[in-house]
Amino acid sequence: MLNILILGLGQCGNRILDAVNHEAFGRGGTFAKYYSRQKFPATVKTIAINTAINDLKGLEYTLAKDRLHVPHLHGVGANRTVGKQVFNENKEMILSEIDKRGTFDLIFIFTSTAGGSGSSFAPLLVEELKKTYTAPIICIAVLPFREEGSIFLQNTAFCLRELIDMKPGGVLLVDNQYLKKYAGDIKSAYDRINITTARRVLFLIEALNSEMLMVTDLGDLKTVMNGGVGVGTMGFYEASKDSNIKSTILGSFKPSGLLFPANVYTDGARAMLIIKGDKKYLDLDLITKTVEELSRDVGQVFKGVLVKKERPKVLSLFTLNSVPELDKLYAAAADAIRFEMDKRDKSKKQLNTAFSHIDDLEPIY
Ligand SMILES: Nc1nc2c(ncn2[C@@H]2O[C@H](COP(=O)(O)OP(=O)(O)OP(=O)(O)O)[C@@H](O)[C@H]2O)c(=O)[nH]1
Ligand SMILES: [Mg+2]
Repeated sequence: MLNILILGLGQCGNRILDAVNHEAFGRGGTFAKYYSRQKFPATVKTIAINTAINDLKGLEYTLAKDRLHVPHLHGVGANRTVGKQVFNENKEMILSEIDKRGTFDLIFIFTSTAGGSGSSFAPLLVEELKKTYTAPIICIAVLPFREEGSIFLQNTAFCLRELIDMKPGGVLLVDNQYLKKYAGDIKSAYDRINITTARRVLFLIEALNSEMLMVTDLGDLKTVMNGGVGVGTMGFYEASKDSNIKSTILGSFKPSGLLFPANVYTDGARAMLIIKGDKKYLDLDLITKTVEELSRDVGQVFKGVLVKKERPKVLSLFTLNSVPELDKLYAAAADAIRFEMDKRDKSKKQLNTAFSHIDDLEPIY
């Protein structure tokens, strides 16, 4: 049995973690959490960490013992400098809470890159965890809607750079902007993105923890996540009535299945494909041939096949050699920083001009 730790940081990370816990309670309706027990496909420990007590209170499926409040007002207001300070002041408490959960074979960290708490805690937490644990740490980093404002863009740019510098096992991107298509309103889009991400992570955990017909394992996952620039995307596809296993595999890395946009044929560095389904659909020769074809473009492709009495589903993980979408995001972040600096300079000058009117005057009473 694999021992897995999942940490959800800040509001976004907390909510994706809550979606994981929701899935673990089964889809038995609103009351499932009161009468059933969490069932994970491995030994999974979860902790939601946040500076804002209200965000923690808002969680529905995360047990009280799995909520860790790091006291600081009502969050750090998207300020990463404050966030880092709060983390450092509470580091021992956070690490000791994690330590109580035992040892781990694999660690996931969920966070948004754009807010203050999660995005500042994540790189520092990776640094600290690496001192104690040898388990690979996979960060699931959520990028903002691009119109959310200049501070969120700046935070994303610096958070991602720091995260990659800390060399976790890997960073998988989830792009709110790209996934906006899921729903018309933000709340529904968040819910869909969170549950989709949660299910994919649980799918991966289930596969790594199962006996497979064709085997891929934690070692392969480490190798895949270590590929390219250490940043990647996740794809998924569930077979329809008339898809064969080849079209199901290919479907998993079509744009509609990815959580972050990428052309995996031109930019993919390494990949892992996990194929799950009823034996009658699993043509092993066709699977091998399809994977070989993909390997011509993407250097190394690991495959795992899991037999389960259900319609075939494929999860694909890719690390990337180049990430054009991030280039655009960093250019936009740089523009946003310059624009803010300019504005601040102008306002300062304007204020100084205003003050200058009374330079040689004193109040008269
Ligand atoms: N996918 C998804 N994104 C979310 C969710 N909640 C917030 N976000 C995104 O997360 C970013 C804001 O970060 P938060 O996680 O709210 O910030 P925080 O870490 O709590 O930090 P502070 O509130 O500043 O202390 C924005 O880009 C939001 O669009 C969610 O439930 N799902
Ligand atoms: Mg918050």
